[in-house]
Amino acid sequence: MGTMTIDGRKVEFTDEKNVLTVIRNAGINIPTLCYHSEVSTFGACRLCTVEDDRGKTFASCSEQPRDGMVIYTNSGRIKKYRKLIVELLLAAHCRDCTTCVKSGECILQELAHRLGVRDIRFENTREQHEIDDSSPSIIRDPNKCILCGNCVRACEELQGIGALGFAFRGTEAMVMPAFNKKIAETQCVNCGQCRVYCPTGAISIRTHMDEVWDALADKDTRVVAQIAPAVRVAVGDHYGLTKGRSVMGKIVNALHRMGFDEVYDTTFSADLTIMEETKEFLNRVEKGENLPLLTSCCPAWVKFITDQYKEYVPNISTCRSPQGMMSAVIKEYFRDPEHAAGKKTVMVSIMPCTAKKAEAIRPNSFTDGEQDTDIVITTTELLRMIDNFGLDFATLDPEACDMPFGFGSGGGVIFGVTGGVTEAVLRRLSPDHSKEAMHEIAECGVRGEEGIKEFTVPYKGMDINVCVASGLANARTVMERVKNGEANYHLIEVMACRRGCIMGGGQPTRSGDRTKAARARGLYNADNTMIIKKSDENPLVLELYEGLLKGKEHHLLHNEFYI
Ligand code: HC1
Ligand code: SF4
Repeated sequence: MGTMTIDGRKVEFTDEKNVLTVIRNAGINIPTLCYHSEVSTFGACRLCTVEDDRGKTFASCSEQPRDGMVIYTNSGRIKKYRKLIVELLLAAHCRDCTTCVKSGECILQELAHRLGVRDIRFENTREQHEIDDSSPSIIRDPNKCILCGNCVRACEELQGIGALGFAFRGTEAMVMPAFNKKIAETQCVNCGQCRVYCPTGAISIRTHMDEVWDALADKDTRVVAQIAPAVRVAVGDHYGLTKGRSVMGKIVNALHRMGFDEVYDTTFSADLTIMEETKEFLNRVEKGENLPLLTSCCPAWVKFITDQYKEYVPNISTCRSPQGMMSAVIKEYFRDPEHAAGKKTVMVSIMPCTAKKAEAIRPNSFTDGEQDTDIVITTTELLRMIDNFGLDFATLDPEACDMPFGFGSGGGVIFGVTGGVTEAVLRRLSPDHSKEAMHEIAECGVRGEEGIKEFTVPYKGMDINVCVASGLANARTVMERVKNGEANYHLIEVMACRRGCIMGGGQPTRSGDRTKAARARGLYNADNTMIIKKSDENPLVLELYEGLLKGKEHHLLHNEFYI
């Protein structure tokens, strides 16, 4: 606790970890390229440099707040210094800004504009490097890298993967996988967190928008969309609407206008997942086999286990993810010539996640030799498509999804936030659907943004030990505890991205701490408005079991994971 003077005004601080945070809390949006509160401080970009009353300059991200400090954030000297930093970065940067996939979202571009960089006095002498497009999920363009190290720290510290690192020194310095391997040859799990933290276009989403436009233009093709839970709470603020509020109805309208023939909700197949996964869980508990059950809906987590904890592959639930179940069911529905009506079906999945692109082409995402999900686009690509089409999104009226796969329960909606899958399982296990019962489940320890949550719930005379983790570095901690016999869980839910899919690698990136909380709140609010909270009370799901799924449950809803 103390007081400092910032630009002539007294500002109190408490436990802020650095001067930068105190300055930002005081309402001055000091620029940074390499600072993120969730990863370690690197202090490399120097853009957050400020000056004190003795003329000493220092990077505010790396300085602890002290009582009595006097700081100037925008002196003439500091302004010149910041502008020069950006000019030098741009000098060594590929400047195809107008065609760059990150245009409009690039922090370097924004800073050049904000700091008034109008010309670049230096020549780019940096050697040009090959673009790495080996990953199904991300593209790495070393020519746009500014060496901020954000991707390296995100991959190492949040995900515990360490697929990227610094190589060489001085002007030769580069970020790359060890031994300059292609990213697809590393243990990269396709989570896209490096892309979320990258301020420029050096790591971007591998986009598939053109494939969707082509399908929409083909008259002989039925284009079907499914929309993941977390997408609906990450679109509105791009169009000036309330941060985190679900705009599902507007998204459905936008897709219909773009020409999608049918639009479905992945919350429907999230309910199917709950039905199957709960059955599988109880079966394993009864037999005492392959426990803890590891959830299988997050493809980055599944790859993490199959790459790094092979001995636990049998513990992974055999359930396909909601994306996989939805596509398999829809493709099966249109295998019936009466439903197909002479058209080919293209299944487009709209996800907050870059790893879903990899999941769609995994060998076990095929049914009867046909790929279930044809194209995966991320929320970020959806925004580009809406903008490209010229829709005035904010004014669109909400529309309902189509039938018969257009409705999910509240349990399906909360899948997009960490703990949501487990909460939906607990709802399924509860014989009671009263408000009190739902409230008791919500309060059992399953909610909250902590990276590792552990709790025990009673079920028919036994204690079920549950662990919910988000962020693969946290998942590694959990798996090490399991491996060393230090923990005895029955169920482990993991989402590779911290806080769950709401913060997935394909979501729009200009998000601060408020966005994270708002997106989680948005999904819980959407759940609050649902009459049906339990997956087993979704009438469409029950109907499906009596009809199309009869005798085909395993064929369409399950698979095996391979080592
Ligand atoms: Fe997710 Fe899932 S919750 S994995 O985060 O199980 O991507 O939103 O669609 O499949 O439903 C993502 C989100 C999503 C699946 C569901
Ligand atoms: Fe690391 Fe994920 Fe990026 Fe792969 S996609 S390099 S695992 S952060």
